[in-house]
Amino acid sequence: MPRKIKTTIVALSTPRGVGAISIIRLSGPKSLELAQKLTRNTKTFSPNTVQYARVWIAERFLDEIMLTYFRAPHSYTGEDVIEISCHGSLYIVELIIDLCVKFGAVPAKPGEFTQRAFLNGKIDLLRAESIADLIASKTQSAHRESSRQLLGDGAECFQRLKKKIIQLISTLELELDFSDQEITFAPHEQIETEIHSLINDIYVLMKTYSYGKIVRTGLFTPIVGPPNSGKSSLFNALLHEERVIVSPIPGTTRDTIEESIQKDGYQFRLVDTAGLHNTDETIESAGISRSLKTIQLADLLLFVIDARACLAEFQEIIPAKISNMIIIINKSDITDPFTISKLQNELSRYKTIIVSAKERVGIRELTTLMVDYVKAQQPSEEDFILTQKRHYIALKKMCKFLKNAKASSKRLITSEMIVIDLRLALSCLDELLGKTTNDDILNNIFQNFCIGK
Ligand SMILES: Nc1nc2c(ncn2[C@@H]2O[C@H](COP(=O)(O)OP(=O)(O)O)[C@@H](O)[C@H]2O)c(=O)[nH]1
Ligand SMILES: [Mg+2]
Repeated sequence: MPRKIKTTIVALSTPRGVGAISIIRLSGPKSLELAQKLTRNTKTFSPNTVQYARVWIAERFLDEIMLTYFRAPHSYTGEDVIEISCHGSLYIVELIIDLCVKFGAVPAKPGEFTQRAFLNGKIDLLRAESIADLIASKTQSAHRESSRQLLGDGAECFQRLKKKIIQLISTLELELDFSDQEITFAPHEQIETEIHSLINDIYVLMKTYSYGKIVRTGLFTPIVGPPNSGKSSLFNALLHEERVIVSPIPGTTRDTIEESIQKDGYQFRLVDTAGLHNTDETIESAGISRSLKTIQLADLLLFVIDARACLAEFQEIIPAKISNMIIIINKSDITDPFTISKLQNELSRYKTIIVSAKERVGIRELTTLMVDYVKAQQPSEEDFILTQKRHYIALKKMCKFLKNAKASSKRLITSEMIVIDLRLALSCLDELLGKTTNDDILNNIFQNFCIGK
């Protein structure tokens, strides 16, 4: 049942700043009345049309506006909505919002328009979340995954799981109804197999999350390696601009600096780090320990070495986890080819590339290698990709209950016990879909929206 909302909210829905136009949005039962007050009742507004009007503040003319009226329930929020396109001056915007508040509107909280759309049954929770992602999407890949969720792929995928659990529950409950007559509708082995396949389906889905996460937030890509190997130079070469201090003194980069680049529709969050080596100096060692931490969090690691170095010099600091690492053999411009190929042979178990950060040689090949790495992580085209941590956690919880149900089924424990766990699994899905999601979770979701959406 939609909750009855009595307040009318107002917010600027375009970015704050000077522009050709700004759009202020009102939603709630008093929207139309407020629009009339703003224009001093000189107009009647008909729904779904854009109308010209003037806004007055006391007796003073403020601005010429274009006003659109969406009558409930045919609006984004499901309530009466008024959109005011005024001139993009912060002064005008603030005065119009102040007037609306004076006439009885309240300033909207972040995501409140979308939250109302959800509470009024206009969109489900998955769509609401995908709208936030769509707004935040900076790359083609992020846009693609949020669009799929917006268009309902996620809901469809979770509904399929739900249907399977409900089917299992009905079979088992039917059996319970006839338990005195000892009728079995499905042998326990069959139930067990079905639960098993359900768990597998969820695992497949959960596996897509690591890709979904990097698509949504960009690949966390620290540049690490020994001091003076050319990490900051490589960072600059990748950014195509001089942004960090490049110096011949080892240990200049004591902090971590992050910048993003985009390549082939993917975002890489490059992080320049302090050199990895042993030191007694406090500030520098703080930087090094931060570097070690960033290594653990890396989605993709760029390990830079000086082509003139021998393996023994850096062997100890090469991270153990190598599946997501590219070793960059740098300074090829000042190293003879024989030394380089010897080093490359010694590193044959790693993915390597020869570059000169200083002369910008091999940089394009490196970015291609980075993109290839992401593409290799991409699940198949048809798979729905999990991008939200909330969904991942709900599915993980669900798996725990399904595993309990499977164990009960294996040990031939009564159907009642199996049903209890299946129902708990079902409740995780309902929470995910927003059917039973509590207010704290909802508030948390909508808080991450911007004001005015
Ligand atoms: N010749 C040459 N020098 C380089 C190259 N990359 C970095 N350097 C030099 O090596 C020194 C250390 O570079 P920097 O990027 O600060 O190394 P970091 O300590 O790993 O960040 C600087 O003098 C750079 O100019 C390269 O590809 N070729
Ligand atoms: Mg540096």
